[in-house]
Amino acid sequence: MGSNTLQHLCHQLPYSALLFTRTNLYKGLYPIPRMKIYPLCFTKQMQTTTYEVVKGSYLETSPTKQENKTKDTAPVTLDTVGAFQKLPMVMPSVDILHSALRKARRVTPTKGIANAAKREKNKGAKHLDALMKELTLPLRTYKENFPNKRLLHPYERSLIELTLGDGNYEQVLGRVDSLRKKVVSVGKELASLCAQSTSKREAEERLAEGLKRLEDIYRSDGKAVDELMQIAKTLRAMPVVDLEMPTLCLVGAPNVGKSSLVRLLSTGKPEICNYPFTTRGILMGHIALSYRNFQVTDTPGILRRRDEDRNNLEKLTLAVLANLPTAVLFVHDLTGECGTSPSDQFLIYQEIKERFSSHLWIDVISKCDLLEEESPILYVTENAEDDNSELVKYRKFGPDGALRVSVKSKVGIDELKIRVHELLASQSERLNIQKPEDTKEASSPRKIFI
Ligand SMILES: Nc1nc2c(ncn2[C@@H]2O[C@H](COP(=O)(O)OP(=O)(O)O)[C@@H](O)[C@H]2O)c(=O)[nH]1
Ligand SMILES: [Mg+2]
Repeated sequence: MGSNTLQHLCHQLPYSALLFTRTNLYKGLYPIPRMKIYPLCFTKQMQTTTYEVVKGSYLETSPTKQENKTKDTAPVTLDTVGAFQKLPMVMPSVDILHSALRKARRVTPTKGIANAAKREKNKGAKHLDALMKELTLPLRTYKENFPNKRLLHPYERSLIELTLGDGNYEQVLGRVDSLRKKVVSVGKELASLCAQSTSKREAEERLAEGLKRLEDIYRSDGKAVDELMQIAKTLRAMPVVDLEMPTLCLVGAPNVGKSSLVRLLSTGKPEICNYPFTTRGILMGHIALSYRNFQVTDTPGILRRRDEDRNNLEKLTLAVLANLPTAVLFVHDLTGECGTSPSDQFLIYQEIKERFSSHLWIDVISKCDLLEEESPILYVTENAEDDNSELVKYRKFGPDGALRVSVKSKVGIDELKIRVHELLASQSERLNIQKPEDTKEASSPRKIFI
């Protein structure tokens, strides 16, 4: 099934009108003054990869290094929230240029130079030097304040790649820095040339030429600054979730009933998260349970195909599962109503289950009101006589221990809520065990983007 089919299926959703609206979720972001951050662990990669936060960046640590760190060093203090939210405001390149030209014009020659030629040379060199500095100052701020992608949390890294394309973030930052370097070196050269003029006239000409040269460079290479401005805008508008909050993640093929279940399980109305790489919104709700708050989130449907063929929406699902502290609620639709045959769902299920085998997990058979009916839709591609007994069993009952539910008739919903609560309590315990003993009560939430 191609990505067009997925898009098509997505647009058939009754909630699609709602899903297209933009969310204000990220506005709920708040700074946590002098918050302590500790080495973090994540399930699946959690077991294999650990991170520590240094100056707001996530650094991968080897197990040995990790052990030593937790023993020997105090937690690093971090006074910020998610990296994208901290991105500096980037000015359009023409605004930087006009402002720099204006400010540089105010430069006056050093006092006390009586000779007109010397005064002009002095003024011209200072003018060019000031322009060079004004043009490069903002660029230096961007270089310092846009985080190195390698040092971001792996989830933020995935989002940058999915949103901007592989390598684009680094490339644009690199071009902005090349522009800065070019303006510095050419600006210095021009200022020194002007200072060496032999007459007032020559100094005036060299100043005029110099100003034009710097302006030309900025106008032609300033596109990189404008691209960076777009990148910052896009990343800042990314939905925000809590990185450390145990999260129930609904996974399954498109149209199997994930969003319907998120609405039902959420305490309160779920928010719609919009990602720049899709017009489809993703639901994010909360479950309040014994004074604790958990997240519950939809994921875009996964199709049966190779990783290389997966679209960004599917990759987003995989990134959520790999990098956030998620427990899985896998939704199976055996009625055939969703458009993905049960056999294909079985294969998707097997793949995801194998990939994320260490995740806590619940299986749910959705739309059981339809299964109760006499003859559920049978796919022509489905062979009832299939000698794969596992598949035959799956088509009838789903995976072992799966719970049958219906959002329509409410069958199984109370039982599902109980199981979800148990699952989240276990997930919470698991995360607590993975944190070093002395950090547990200090774990205030850190907001991050999904
Ligand atoms: N009959 C029936 N239809 C359902 C049930 N749950 C969801 N649906 C329908 O299945 C379709 C897809 O549901 P949705 O929650 O958007 O699926 P998602 O794509 O997995 O998020 C919608 O038309 C829902 O109304 C159910 O329990 N019974
Ligand atoms: Mg949905």
